Amino acid sequence: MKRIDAERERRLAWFREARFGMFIHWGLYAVPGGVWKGRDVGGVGEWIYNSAQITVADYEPLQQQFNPVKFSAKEWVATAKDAGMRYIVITSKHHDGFCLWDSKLTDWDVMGTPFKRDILKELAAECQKQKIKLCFYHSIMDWHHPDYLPRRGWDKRPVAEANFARYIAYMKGQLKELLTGYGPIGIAWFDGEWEGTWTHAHGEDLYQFVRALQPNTIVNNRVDKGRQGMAGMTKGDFAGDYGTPEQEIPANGFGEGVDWESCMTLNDTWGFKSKDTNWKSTETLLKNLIDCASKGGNYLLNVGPTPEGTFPQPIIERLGMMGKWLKAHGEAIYGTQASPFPKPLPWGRVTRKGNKLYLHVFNTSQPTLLLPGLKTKVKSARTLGKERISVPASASPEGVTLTLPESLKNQPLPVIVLELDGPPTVEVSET
Ligand code: H79
Repeated sequence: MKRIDAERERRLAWFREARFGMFIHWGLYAVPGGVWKGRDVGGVGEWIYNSAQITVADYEPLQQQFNPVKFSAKEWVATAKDAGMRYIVITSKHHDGFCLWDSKLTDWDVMGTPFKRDILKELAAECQKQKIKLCFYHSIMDWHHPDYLPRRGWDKRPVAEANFARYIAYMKGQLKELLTGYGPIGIAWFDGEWEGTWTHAHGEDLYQFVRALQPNTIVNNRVDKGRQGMAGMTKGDFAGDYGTPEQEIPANGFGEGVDWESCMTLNDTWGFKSKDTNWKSTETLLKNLIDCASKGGNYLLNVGPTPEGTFPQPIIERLGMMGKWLKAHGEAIYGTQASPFPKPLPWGRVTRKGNKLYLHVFNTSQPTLLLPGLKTKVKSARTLGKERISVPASASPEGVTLTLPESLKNQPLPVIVLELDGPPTVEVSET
């Protein structure tokens, strides 16, 4: 059982309200963009050092090629805002150890590139101006730092002088820079915690370290060792404020008080890959967002900017369309709670706000929608939007049945709002 702790409830309030965030994977790996020495390397772009078994010496020259002259913090933040996203999580440091900010503790940072601008500082200023939460993804695993262990098999730098305790001191020093010099940080989003050198004691300690620097910063569960595979939820007594499913959405929710966020890609990579054009459709992306919200979770959708510093055009288009849908239907997403129905319904998804249910109709070709086991009286049912078309509802022993208005049949992802007589009561028959 999760402890209900007032401080935690306060800390997570904005996160529960937000429901939709932008993940940004950006670093030196954007330069090769999935291609190394003319070869299309498999796997995700930000893992190229690992997938192509590159040595540190061969990887380092990328730093001199990183010059994203088209980068505009103002445009990036505006794109996230217009998409209806409420927070941005950017890679302060990914597994390759390269730092997107001006770190006093290493030269393996953006100040050592021809670009020489503190990207995180510019983003922090814009996020404050445009009122969106800034969060940092920070990899615990570090393929570049001389004190990090274990080493990759092909990395022939002598191990004898490596000192993992010194690496931890370095990482904490960097987190101190990030959590004291960039304004309020929404989330410390750790990753790469699975290697054998990282222990539960390290996790607890790092969690408390962040808490002490910024008491309001939420810390994901990858700070510690409790994550269960890619399903991402913690089992047992481990540090972390919420669970992190990766590239999947849980089949059902986890009940009240268990917070989670599914991070997913727009194509098949996190970091930019020039040849990956397998973009998900706007409809799929919106269904994923709705699916997460209906189960009480957030959707963290990833963007991999180009080495020039722009978002690929297919991303801009899709985010724009998502924003358009959210402008009309945001009431049914932001600040909602999970569906009162224990499982997703065959025709779509349900979100809830107090005595209101929002029915997100995925399949508009069927004549009626059943809300199985709903016992609470329906006061009114109408479409969400300007027209507020009334939707006929009738109660029966099976639950409540709604007749889908003709006018919804060709609409993409319409929403029906039900006003109930009280909090929803659903009686589940397990037959
Ligand atoms: O940053 C993106 C990826 O580069 C990073 N996470 C996202 C957000 C990522 N790193 N590794 N992976 C994704 C896949 C790693 C999977 C495994 Fe494991 C690591 C398999 C075994 C160790 C995770 C931990 C799943 C089981 C244990």
